[in-house]
Amino acid sequence: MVSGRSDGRRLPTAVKIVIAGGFGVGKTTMVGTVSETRPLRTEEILTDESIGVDDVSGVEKKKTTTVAMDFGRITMQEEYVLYLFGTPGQERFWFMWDEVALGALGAVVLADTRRLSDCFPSVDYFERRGTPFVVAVNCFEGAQQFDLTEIQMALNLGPDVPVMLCDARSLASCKKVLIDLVLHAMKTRGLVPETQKA
Ligand SMILES: Nc1nc2c(ncn2[C@@H]2O[C@H](COP(=O)(O)OP(=O)(O)O)[C@@H](O)[C@H]2O)c(=O)[nH]1
Ligand SMILES: [Mg+2]
Repeated sequence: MVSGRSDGRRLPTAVKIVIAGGFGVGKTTMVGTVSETRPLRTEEILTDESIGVDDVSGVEKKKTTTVAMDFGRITMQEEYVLYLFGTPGQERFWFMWDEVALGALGAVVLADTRRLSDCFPSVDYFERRGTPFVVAVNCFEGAQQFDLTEIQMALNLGPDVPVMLCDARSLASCKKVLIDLVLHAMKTRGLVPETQKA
């Protein structure tokens, strides 16, 4: 969907964004919070089958898991439509990531400071692919608060990777994350807005 690169490097009006991160970090919540359509969810009840497979430590209240992906849509500035694809977090679904990430403008890597290392695979993945991404730290109650530069260092991120706090349940917070991501991705990819056409 990022076809704007070939026609004068403009930001296309339909933009694909990936929402990634570890299990239970708030991906489904974020897509549901911002989506103006009823989000497509592929949640299944966590069953005994997943014991020892899905790590629910820290998110013991979690009762469901995403088995394919989340999908939602949000219109920005009445002009841009962001299509959000939430990846399933568990390792056994990684084979789907290439499909989900194909053509994406950028990605939000959600992080939980209680289980920060869970977002390493997502960070690695987007670094290797050269997909611009931001790290959004979802603020769960009771989670230790870290300085953003500490998180940047702990994740070994380059200085140009934006790191921010968010609340996946808040529309304003999620919108800010998405706007920051789009601006970061546009800068990285050298895109200009559609409205700045020559
Ligand atoms: N306290 C708090 N809980 C959250 C937040 N975001 C998500 N949750 C809860 O954390 C659990 C896991 O979220 P979910 O969106 O299913 O995670 P996913 O596995 O990444 O899709 C759910 O029970 C959510 O209600 C948040 O910002 N704060
Ligand atoms: Mg989910």
